[in-house]
Amino acid sequence: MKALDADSAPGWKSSFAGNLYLEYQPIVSLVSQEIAAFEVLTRCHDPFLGIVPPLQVVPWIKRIGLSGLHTRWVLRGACREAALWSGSGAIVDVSVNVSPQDLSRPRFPTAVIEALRQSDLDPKRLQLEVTEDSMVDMNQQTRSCMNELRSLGVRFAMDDFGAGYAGLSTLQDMPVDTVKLDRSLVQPLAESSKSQKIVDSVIALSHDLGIEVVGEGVETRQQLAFLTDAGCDLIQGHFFSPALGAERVANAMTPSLAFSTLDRVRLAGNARRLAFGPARVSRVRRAVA
Ligand SMILES: [Ca+2]
Repeated sequence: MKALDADSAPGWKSSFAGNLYLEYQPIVSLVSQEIAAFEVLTRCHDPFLGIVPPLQVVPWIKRIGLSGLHTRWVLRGACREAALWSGSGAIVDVSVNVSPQDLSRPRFPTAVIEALRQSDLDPKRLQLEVTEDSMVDMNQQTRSCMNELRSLGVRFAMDDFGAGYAGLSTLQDMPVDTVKLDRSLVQPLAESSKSQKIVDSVIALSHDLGIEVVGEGVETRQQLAFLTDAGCDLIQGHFFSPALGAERVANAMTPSLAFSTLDRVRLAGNARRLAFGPARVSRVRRAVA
């Protein structure tokens, strides 16, 4: 993919931007046992420092003032890649992280529409992830931006739910289609009854509201088992796959052997229970629309 073009920026910023590249982490449906989407993540390989720790990359981009340029670059790259996946016959969505600052830029909806138009990607296949804590302080302009894009078919996810201070009522108030359970709720699931109760409640309420639930940071079979039994719709995490380079995405479309026979039996039971749930219905509607 074309490197981020920061020609107008001073030399060192331009060379930093040139070291950025995108990776794609699978989000797997616990209903179909297939990859339903990929979350796009920005990585940086500095020729002197090596791979920059992923959690530092986006803060660096913000600090040097390239946020807006970076978001437009990610949107264009993500939509272009997702359109290529369709060529292999797969209906797999793409999920892009955006900030409240992105949503408050007057030209942001135009940038999204341009990225969709240039790649000829169906807007229903693009999801934008906004963190839970930034949704709490959302202003009217941000909300209007979300509503404008949702009217075109673009979906929104509340990211990292459980990491901040948003309560369950936030789910009711926000125009979102998906909630992503933060890893801090998922990781202690095997031993913490408190986490189990919270996760159970979030999944039940989300389903009542017609919102899909993704469990993030799933690393163990115990976490997968709990989320499956609780009726979670999708999972993301190293248990299934780390983020992959674009060249490895096509091979990942075939479900790996990460799920054992036991997992598959459990997942089959989960699929039966969810078969006519609101989240399943919304996915089926999108797939056939
Ligand atoms: Ca995210």
